[in-house]
Amino acid sequence: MVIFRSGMARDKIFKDTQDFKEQYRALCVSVLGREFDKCTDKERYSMLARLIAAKSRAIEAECHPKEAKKVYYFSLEFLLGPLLDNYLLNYGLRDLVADGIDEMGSSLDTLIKQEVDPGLGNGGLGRLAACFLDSMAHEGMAGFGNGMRYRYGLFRQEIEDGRQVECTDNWLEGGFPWESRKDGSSVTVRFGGEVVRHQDETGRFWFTQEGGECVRAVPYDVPIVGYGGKTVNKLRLWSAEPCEEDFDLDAFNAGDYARANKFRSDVEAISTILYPNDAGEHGRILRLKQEYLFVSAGLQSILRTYEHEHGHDWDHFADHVCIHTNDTHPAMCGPELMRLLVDVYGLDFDQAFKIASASISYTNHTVMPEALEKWPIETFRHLLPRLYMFIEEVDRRYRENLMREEVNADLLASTAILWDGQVRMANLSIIFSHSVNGVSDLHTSILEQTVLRDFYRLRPQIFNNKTNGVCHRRFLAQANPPYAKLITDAIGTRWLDDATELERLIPFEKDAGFLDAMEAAKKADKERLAAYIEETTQLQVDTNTIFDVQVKRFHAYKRQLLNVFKILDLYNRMLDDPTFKPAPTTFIFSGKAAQSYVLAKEVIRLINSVADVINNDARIEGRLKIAFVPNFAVSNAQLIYPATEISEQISVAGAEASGTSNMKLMMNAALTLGTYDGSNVEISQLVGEKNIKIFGLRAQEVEDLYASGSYFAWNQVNSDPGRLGRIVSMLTDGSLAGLSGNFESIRDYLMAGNDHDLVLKDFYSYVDAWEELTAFYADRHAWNAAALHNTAKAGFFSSDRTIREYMHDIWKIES
Ligand code: HBZ
Repeated sequence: MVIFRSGMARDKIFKDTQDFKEQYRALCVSVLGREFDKCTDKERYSMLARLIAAKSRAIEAECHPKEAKKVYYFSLEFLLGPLLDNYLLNYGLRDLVADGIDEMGSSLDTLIKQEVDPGLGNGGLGRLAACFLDSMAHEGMAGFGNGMRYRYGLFRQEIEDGRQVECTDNWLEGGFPWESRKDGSSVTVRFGGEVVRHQDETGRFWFTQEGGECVRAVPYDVPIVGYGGKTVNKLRLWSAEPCEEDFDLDAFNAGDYARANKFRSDVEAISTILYPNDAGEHGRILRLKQEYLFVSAGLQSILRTYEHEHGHDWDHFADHVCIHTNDTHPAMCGPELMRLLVDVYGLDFDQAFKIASASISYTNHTVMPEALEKWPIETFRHLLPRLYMFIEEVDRRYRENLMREEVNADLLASTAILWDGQVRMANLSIIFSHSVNGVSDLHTSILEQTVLRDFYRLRPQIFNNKTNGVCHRRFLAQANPPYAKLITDAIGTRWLDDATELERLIPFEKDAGFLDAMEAAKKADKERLAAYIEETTQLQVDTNTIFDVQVKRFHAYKRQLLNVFKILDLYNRMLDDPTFKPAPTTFIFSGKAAQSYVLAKEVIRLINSVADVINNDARIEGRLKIAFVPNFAVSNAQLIYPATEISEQISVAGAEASGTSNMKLMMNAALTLGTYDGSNVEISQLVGEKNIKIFGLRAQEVEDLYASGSYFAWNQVNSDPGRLGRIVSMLTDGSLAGLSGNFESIRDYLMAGNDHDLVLKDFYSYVDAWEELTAFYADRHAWNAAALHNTAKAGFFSSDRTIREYMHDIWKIES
């Protein structure tokens, strides 16, 4: 498939297929000491990745002029997904390389399958960061990622007796051919110890932090290739290693290897695991160490580069450098930048604060109060004594300023950094930032009106919205070859560069031939997914049924439970009334639940238990089927999105900051069945109400209902014992217990917890909406036209657009 434009950098990489083969063969021999023919597929993949990575590093070295403004995107997660196919697409090298490998007796597809997903993120937040890296390189800007190199990913999910089982995700086992270790750029990070005050004879004084634990932060750089291949940026990932000075040689010499090595393992633990995005994980010291390590190491490295390029021209630092913090995990950037400027470079406090706040900006990704990070002051001060001094002083001055104006005094309790014995990371982030943004229109207005209301009252000018986007090249062009080809045949290749070009598909909504071809492409995508489902779960699904998909992390507010309730309702009604025939549908779920999130794990078990009952009940003649795809990751997401026809986006309104699978799915011609939440609101405004199905309470209604205190879950259940009441009973009456038991805890969450996420409240509106939407499916041309309209309007949701807005409004960089 031709999926690149002319004038790309590929000609500079390989002259032709012959040249590629020669270089590839030579690399196998020089690195492995073996001919290509004697290498395993894994080795062949690895050598190909190394070859492309080396070419990329050469481009990276010279693609930005020295004076280019640099953006450093600080994120504890970058959910990259497999890179090989994506980079070949971005370089326009896919055909050349595929031909070469064919001639060498193998196939590119075989090698692409060898790549494992890097275990560097949880979900939406981490994937957003990866899309942003792609788009920053596409826009040609100098935008660099700064993160952690975790030895183990979150976990590999397996399903046993319906339950999620967590297995080690040893993603680095076979090496990561894209990275290169940069020993020469290592820096030192110190934890604990004490702060010592020094003074010279002139009265000048300064502080040092001494003793404690010394960690060597070693960077590994991964090239980030922009579409067109002209810009290659880098993602810098930090790994923690012991400092030699702290190695206990005496213990080692005395034969006490355990003691000598204990230090090593304590230090290495810092970059060993990726924490789950679960409230239960708050307060872990190791997490605080991770946060500080990547912040301090990243900033030290930035300051070195700055000094090298601009000397000590600190007044212009913010004209050359932007530091963007992805949620509160890098919140220590502010005080740490001050600490380095004051303690290492000799600036004064006020100047350092000015520089920090002029260069730092912050994105919030959640309104859930339990997800807002806080640390006990004592823990914090003990681990980071010198950093804490800066926080305390900034907080003291902040309070002093606030108290000067009496009207503001009552804002102290909500906006101060230190409160109630805790360091509040969101407040720390905001006080040090010149820009605070939410990730959808609705989310930003909720931040302004409720969660961060008092900050908004004080400094409305720093608040702004940046609706999320996704990389349409990966999630449409690369993930969905049959559909991408159809699009390119219709409107040319410019949509790869500029996603708004997709609007040019609108006239094809009336083209019966195009709509038939679209249907054929969707069918091919469904066949591909069906084969994957059979391979991974042994379940056969019928590609003539509707593919109805909910794929995302498991969380109560995302309401996978509502989806299961709908399926149970359809099932019960079919059994009761043989004339009731819902549209034949395959319900596909995928996603992980955090290890310690009991309710979310029970919902996974419930889905698999309901699947066990329904999939094996001959009475419904295969009309409904449920598939749970284990171990959701970027790689299998790329198989699921293209095959989807109904995109389930059913969070309780006001809870989902944005959502991004909604965008990936609409691009791939799925119709959204969703609440008026997060970016669903903007999708709905763009595609128009004919082309989306919205149901349920609006965010304001949800808030009012909570506030009124008049909602009682029991009333919902008692008022309809035949449908809702029956489903709730099924949780505990043994009907679903065949696989691994009943579901008391889910029943308690609903009834004793008074249906916190309004599953029972939105139930009827949801089931009705699903029935209306699936009835519409019967009109194939009308459906396909609506599906095409979703793709045509998806250009707005390209992360290229989002990044251009960040550039223009926050980072002040012109394209
Ligand atoms: O960020 C998600 C939001 O829930 C989603 O609505 C939004 O689209 C997406 C991108 O803006 N948030 C997360 O994914 N959050 C995390 O993954 C997370 C990770 C570590 C934490 C807390 C949250 O400690």
